[in-house]
Amino acid sequence: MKIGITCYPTYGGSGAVATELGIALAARGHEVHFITYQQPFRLPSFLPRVWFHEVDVGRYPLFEFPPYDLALAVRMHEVVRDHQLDVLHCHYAIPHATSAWIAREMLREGEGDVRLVTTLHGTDITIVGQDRSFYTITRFSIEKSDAVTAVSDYLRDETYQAFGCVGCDVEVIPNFINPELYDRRRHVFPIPADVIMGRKVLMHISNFRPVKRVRDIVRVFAQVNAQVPSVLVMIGDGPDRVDAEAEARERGVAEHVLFLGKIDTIAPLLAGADLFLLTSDNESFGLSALEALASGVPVIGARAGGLPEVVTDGETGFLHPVGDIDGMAASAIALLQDPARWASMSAAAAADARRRFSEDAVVAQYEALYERTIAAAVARP
Ligand code: GMT
Repeated sequence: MKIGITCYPTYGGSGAVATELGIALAARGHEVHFITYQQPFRLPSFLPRVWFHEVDVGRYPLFEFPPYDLALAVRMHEVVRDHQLDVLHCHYAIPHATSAWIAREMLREGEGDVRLVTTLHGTDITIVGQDRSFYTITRFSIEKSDAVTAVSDYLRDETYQAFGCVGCDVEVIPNFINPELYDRRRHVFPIPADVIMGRKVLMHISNFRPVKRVRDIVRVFAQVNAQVPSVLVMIGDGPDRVDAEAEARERGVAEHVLFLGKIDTIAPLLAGADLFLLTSDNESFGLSALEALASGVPVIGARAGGLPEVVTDGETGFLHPVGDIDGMAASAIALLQDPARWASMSAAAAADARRRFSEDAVVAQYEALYERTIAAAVARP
């Protein structure tokens, strides 16, 4: 098949999933065309059967807000027409699915046809899509897609509840990991031993947006650090990083917290972690938590959104109500002080991630969906 993929190319779970999916599809013999405003961060510069088409928004003094959605639609139309794509797969509903619909409407007689697949990732449904400014266009874009997927049962149910969309059937296809990449035995932890000094390593990876509650991460760590010699490694960047830094100073643990900023390749870092913290208000899935589990790192987090579908409470980590700092810290301390329990939970985490979220099985689900969607269009009178 010839598949176009559009996603947010910068840091974030939806861009990571879209890129890993494209790479895996190309490895299985499909032709994959990324259509985005920047090379996706997890995409190597060259891979067989993979193209990257940059969307150029241009500049014009009249445009206080340059119309990216339209430039994207134009580029999508060109790529569909010139490469005869079978499928345009949009990750994150707006504006991607909307631009894809415009691109398809632009196709003239003889220029080809294309099926539209939309994957919902999270805030496109739970926050942005329900904003009054975007609600109806989000619903429209979902309804105009030939197939819609959500990354968790939670997000599918939220979609039905928020949009009650007509004629759309949301299929759950979860996020996935490459089992070989997230094998902690394969990596050398890149942080020097004289920095870690034998202490336990707690880790958090995110885009530091308010939904992540990064102050809670530092608060949990401060309690752990008071009982267990430990270091907190914070990976990523975003608007609330300064708050997390301030919290670390206020709690007196700043010297034990490393802010590493944005890092593309996280598997070697996860391979050296003892615990992963994810305290978000809401998380439709929690890809970083899955990557941690696959690396044998138990997750301590908030019981919210789709995270309980990823972390099995008591078996691969511990979940507590959002904001329950004491509960999360108590679970973390207990686990770190019980090496046998930690080892069995680490093994359970790695095994469960491979059993339920392995790349091969999940990518096959997407392939089957594309094939069904194409077949349904051919069968249509
Ligand atoms: O929806 C977002 O806010 C952005 C998106 C991203 O690009 O990171 O995150 C969502 O998609 C990820 C990949 O499917 C999920 O793992 C995240 O849980 C989800 N974020 C939220 O629901 C807050």
